[in-house]
Amino acid sequence: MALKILDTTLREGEQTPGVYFDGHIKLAIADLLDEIGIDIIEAGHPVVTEDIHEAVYQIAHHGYKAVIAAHARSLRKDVELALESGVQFIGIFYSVTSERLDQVFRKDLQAAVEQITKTIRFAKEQNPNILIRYTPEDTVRSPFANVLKAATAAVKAGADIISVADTTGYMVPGTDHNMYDFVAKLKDALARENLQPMIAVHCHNDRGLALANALDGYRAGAEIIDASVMGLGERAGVVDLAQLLIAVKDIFCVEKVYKLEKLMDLYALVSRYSGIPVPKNFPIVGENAFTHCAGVHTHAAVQNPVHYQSLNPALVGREMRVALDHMSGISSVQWALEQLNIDYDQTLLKRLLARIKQIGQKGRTVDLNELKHLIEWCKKHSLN
Ligand code: HCA
Ligand code: CU
Repeated sequence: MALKILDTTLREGEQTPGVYFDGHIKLAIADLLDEIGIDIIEAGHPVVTEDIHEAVYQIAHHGYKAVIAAHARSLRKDVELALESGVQFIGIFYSVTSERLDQVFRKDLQAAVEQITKTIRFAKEQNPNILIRYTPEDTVRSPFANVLKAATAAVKAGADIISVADTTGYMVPGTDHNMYDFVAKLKDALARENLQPMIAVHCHNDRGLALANALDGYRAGAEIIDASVMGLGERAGVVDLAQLLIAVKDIFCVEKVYKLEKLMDLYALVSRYSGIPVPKNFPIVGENAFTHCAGVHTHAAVQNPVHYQSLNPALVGREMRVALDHMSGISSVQWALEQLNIDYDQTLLKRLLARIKQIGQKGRTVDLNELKHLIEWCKKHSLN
């Protein structure tokens, strides 16, 4: 099934506390996203600051293959600024939960729907080719009737995409509040009105289920999935881009070929300029993602990595590795010596393993450079 991936590192990602990407860094990030083949780049919310406005403008005029999107509240001034930035896609959000209508907007549903449709109509009048996404923020906790009413009116007013936002990471696959059922129900209800907008899913990771929920929505017919590098975003963030790309390639066999070998560069860049390190055990891009440690594992993995890997590191241009520490076995040391092209006998192997285990118990690994020194030590040290 067709799928478009929307990266929101530059919009939602910048809503991570303390994260700000300078304009030229935003361009560098957009360059890599575009090279990878990301379909839609959400570049920012122009009304937030003049610098963001400028960055959205520059990204929109850079000639990327990706569709460039801006974020906007359902207000004329937000949409005007987005249009002025030259984007091809505007994401307009407006919550229709009862609480938000009563306590924040102080509007009834009808008045809210009028404001949403007025804004969408205005955008389409100014630029009939602009793609409009309407998001009833906190979609999945809103009364379904409100969502349906707002979405129906939005599509009739010209919205091309309705996004189902799990703004608080509330959904859980397989329970009575799951993304699959929600997307299926919304698509059905809209189809009964003869409306077939594209459905997007925007899943937050508060319960660590963002990716599972997004894939659940995709199975139910969502055609756009939002993600960001490292899942950066409000609170626990959103779907991680690398995990999503691997899932769609590996599990759902989406035909479009994304240049996954560029992911490591992208993560290094975003990590550096967000000041947020990529955790070592992060899937796919983390330092340890393809490193085997315990002797039992390395023994099997060096013969055939498939014993302990269901993902091929070559997918992202990486290689299987073996760590040397107190967990190591003879195969681990053999692997390391072969990496260094060093001849060995059983005595050297055993001596090295004993030393590596001692060092490992101090809570660190021995890298290949240190191993060279250790080899010298063990060759000469006859008492050990
Ligand atoms: C926000 C909330 C949002 C909006 C998503 C969207 C969410 O930060 O404005 O406009 O599609 O999670 O609901 O990110
Ligand atoms: Cu969000």
